Amino acid sequence: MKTAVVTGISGQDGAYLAELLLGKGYKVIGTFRRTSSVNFWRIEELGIQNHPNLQLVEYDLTDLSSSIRLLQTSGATEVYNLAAQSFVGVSFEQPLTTAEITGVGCVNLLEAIRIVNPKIRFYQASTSEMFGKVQAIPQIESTPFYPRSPYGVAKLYAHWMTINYRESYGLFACSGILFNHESPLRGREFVTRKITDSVAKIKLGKLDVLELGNLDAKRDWGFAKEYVEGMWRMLQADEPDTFVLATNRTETVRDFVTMAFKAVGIQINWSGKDETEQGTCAQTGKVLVRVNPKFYRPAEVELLIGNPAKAQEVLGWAPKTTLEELCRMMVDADLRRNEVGFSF
Ligand code: NDP
Ligand code: GDR
Repeated sequence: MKTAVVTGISGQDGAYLAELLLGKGYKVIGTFRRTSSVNFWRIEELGIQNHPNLQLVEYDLTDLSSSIRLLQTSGATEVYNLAAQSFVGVSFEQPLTTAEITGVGCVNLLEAIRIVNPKIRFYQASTSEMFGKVQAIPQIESTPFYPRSPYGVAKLYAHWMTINYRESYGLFACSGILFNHESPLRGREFVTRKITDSVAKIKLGKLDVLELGNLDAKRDWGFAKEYVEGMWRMLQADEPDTFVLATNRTETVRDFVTMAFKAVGIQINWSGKDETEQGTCAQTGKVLVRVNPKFYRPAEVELLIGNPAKAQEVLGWAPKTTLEELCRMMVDADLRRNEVGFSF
């Protein structure tokens, strides 16, 4: 039986990846942080929390000794580093914590691999945020980086350290440059889930208005469950490498709002501009969406669109779910949850 370590099992991708690996017969060591109230709602929702081959281990990515012990005791042959301070907005408020977790944390694992067992295969969760102020459209593996947030800068450091350890020490270290991927398990601080959860609440009469920041930002949104399959494929390849996973389609935040309301039968009419922009219900004339500048970021990533051709050719990976299907899946899940008072 193969053993894999998945850091960040309490997050969206960690939960889906654990589900995938357990389904493939792996023993999965999933790491979580000690907090006063640990929350495993995602693995509970997937129904894998009591799987006999899943072991949950307390671990902090910023602690090198903890990383070494994790690899010494687990006997893992694959390590997926998904743990991070992953919210871009918060990284402007907590740049140093973000650097320690999201940047240096990756090197703790790379060092632990070098010390404990250099044959361990390693996946680093890199991001399209590294492209930031984009230098080419669409973005591919060789597009120059220009990060626009402390999170993007920290991830870029981890990305290059992963490549550096591959080239310096021959580690099988892969970097997946993943574009935004969403699901019903997405955290509610991220824009798609904030939208689908709010639309469900508005539909059910539990919320009046959805407040958002920059409606013009364009993102390449895919389905998280398909992206974790790409991570696994990277570690099964003949050679370690860097791959973009994306859909090659981009839409604005505004488009996603319109799509989410459409999924509950509400048509939105847009009026105004920038801070005065609002979305009203075509049927009732009621304001349902408003811009609140408190959600603006000090520096914004305006446009992301990735071409996953290399992943398609080398790994046989391609996205399948359309944005409309993904949006509907998320709205339906949030309607179900809000009907019974689900709060995560
Ligand atoms: P989440 O924010 O949902 O999950 C992040 C996980 O990291 C959580 O389990 C969190 O634990 C854990 N974590 C945070 N800090 C530490 C720490 N110091 N030590 C150990 N664990 C820690 O992110 P996603 O699942 O969405 O993303 C997974 C990875 O992929 C992240 O690295 C993210 O930056 C990256 N990424 C995500 C993309 C996306 O669109 N989802 C796109 C590209 C990259 P806790 O529950 O305790 O907070
Ligand atoms: P992002 O995702 O920053 O791309 O990072 P997020 O969903 O937070 O923002 C996407 C875009 O929407 C705009 N926006 C808002 N965002 C949030 N969160 N809340 C709002 O109210 C709001 N209004 C408008 C943002 O300004 C932005 O332009 C995600 C994370 O998962 C990262 O970890 C990952 O690396 C990248 O995706 C790829």
